[in-house]
Amino acid sequence: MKHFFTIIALASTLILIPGCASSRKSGEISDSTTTNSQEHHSMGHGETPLSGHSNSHQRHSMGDMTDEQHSSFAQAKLTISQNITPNTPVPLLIDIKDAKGKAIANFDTFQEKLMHLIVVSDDLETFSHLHPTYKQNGRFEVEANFSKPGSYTLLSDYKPAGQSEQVSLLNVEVPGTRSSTPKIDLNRTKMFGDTKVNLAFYQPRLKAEQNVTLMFNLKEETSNQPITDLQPYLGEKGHLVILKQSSPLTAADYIHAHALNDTPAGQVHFMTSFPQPGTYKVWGQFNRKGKIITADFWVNVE
Ligand SMILES: [Cu+2]
Repeated sequence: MKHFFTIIALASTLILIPGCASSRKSGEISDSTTTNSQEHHSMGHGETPLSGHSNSHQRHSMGDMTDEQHSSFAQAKLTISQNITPNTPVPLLIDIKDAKGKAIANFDTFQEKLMHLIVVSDDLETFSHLHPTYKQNGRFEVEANFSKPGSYTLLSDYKPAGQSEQVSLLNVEVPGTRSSTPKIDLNRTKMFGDTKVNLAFYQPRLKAEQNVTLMFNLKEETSNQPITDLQPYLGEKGHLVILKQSSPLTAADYIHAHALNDTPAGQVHFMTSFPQPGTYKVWGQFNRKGKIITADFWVNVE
């Protein structure tokens, strides 16, 4: 595996789900093998087409699709044109094509970008949220940094023009000796730079398939006072990415929640629901005067 001039494409398989109500339970994807040079289809994971801002907190994952969104899908193809060495930025090319393999050329902006790319190691220890640059003819480009050897999943989130949001999963292997998986830390208060972040839940217990509110409380380390320099990040008070610990990860394990408005100073709340019981990792992202803080926590859901 020294010469890693490879085209890897992996995405979850298309499934047809009759309606929203049943889709969360049946949301498991018969996921594909992780062979290289293989193409799969991605699922749309569109937002529920409600009007106005009232749904800005809506969890949008696969469970929220409507019928017509099921029929639209696309596929992603990843090209990495050099060896991957841990901690060395590597250029990634992501080509978005329709079901027939024809390049999709036009995309809609959502949350201020044409593509949101989440890169996680499969043990969910490392996380990055990138915004690839659109080149042309369906091609996006970005530099990624893989910090340690192991398997990584890339979730590329995009919106072909006039269609629903799509999530395509791609896999990357970084060669080398893997470190052992660290213990799952269920601490609710952690330091991120000079920001002390506490995660609390509005509901006394976290149960699958129920609405839950995650409340991030951000304080200055030195004064222990609520922070006052919070600015919008991608047009909102904060963003929350959630992944269920699974092997392999599928689009059904991915949730992206939006912040609720009107929360007290230094607090950012998200309403979402976890599709299944299990262990999840959540990454809250906040903008303190131009500096993005990523606050990650492990969460158990009954
Ligand atoms: Cu993004």
